[in-house]
Amino acid sequence: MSDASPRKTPILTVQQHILQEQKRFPGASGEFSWLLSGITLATKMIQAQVRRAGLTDILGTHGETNVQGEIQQKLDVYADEVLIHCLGVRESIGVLASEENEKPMILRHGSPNANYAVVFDPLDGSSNIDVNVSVGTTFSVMRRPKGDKVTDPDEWLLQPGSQQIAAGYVVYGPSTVLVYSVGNGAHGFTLDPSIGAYVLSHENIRMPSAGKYYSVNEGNRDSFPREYNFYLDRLRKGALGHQYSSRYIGSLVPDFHRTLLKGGIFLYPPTADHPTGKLRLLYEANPIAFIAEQAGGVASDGRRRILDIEPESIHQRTPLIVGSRVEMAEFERCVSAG
Ligand code: AHM
Ligand code: MG
Repeated sequence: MSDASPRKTPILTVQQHILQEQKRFPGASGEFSWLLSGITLATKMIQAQVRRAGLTDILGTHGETNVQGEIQQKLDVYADEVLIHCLGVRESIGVLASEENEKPMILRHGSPNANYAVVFDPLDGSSNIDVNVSVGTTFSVMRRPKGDKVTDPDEWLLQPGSQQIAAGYVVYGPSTVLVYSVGNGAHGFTLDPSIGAYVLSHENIRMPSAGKYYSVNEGNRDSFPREYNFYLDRLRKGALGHQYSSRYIGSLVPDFHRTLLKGGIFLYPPTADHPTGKLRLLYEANPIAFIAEQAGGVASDGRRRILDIEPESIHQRTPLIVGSRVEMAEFERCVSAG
């Protein structure tokens, strides 16, 4: 059969999906879908470079200052610049913050049109690129606090994750997949490289209520709090009805994406090196927790819901435990029993 045979069902691109979502809000101006299109454009540009990782060192021309010079930049810096470039021209964005930059960027001082702040990790897990392992981008969108001008970006950014109005991630794996939510379910889109569009592939994702895997860096187990090891032992010993297998990529986005689709649990506990956890609350834990909850899962820092944490600083870290209802309920039992 020819590959070129027409699709049986019409495709739905992420752009069309966002427009449909927008219709739920009467009077919506379209600025929000324009904002999200900045993210989808940037992640297409990032994936194009991720796909060439490894080639650029061989084919690249070190030291030259032509346009190829951009390709030679470290990919995480490139990803950061692309997101800032694509989002920076969106009039509705007042503040941008990134894992790559210590300070947030104020884009439109006092503009009445600047209604949103966007926080992102442009290329999470980028140390995995050298060995051709999947990486991702995470993003979170906050609304401007009422009556506030863009004078203090902290007021825009330091809101609990429950205030996110959109969040999601892109996983650069065997294919490029975008998962996003505006609070009406979590939806997944796969980039069709032949047409350059994200096409709906996972509508209204539901995380299975339980799974087969736990996902944690076991190299750190000697410094996990005691109750975490007690819990992991229970999973290994079949206390939940079967013996769990372990899966750990060391890249948050694909580790979570597997957990979202297959169920189970992902943990980054407090450790000796990272006593308050390693992952960042605003642009890693919050968007992941938002997607997890939208899909029927649970996300905690070990004591409370991730989305309830009142942030104190932009780059603050948190433990992250996220997964299916069954595994999370058992985790919470183990933690509360001490
Ligand atoms: P990064 O933001 O410096 O890329 O680090 C975050 C990454 C996550 O993708 C992943 O979950 C975690 O670090 C892995 O850490 P470890 O190597 O300690 O297991
Ligand atoms: Mg990161």
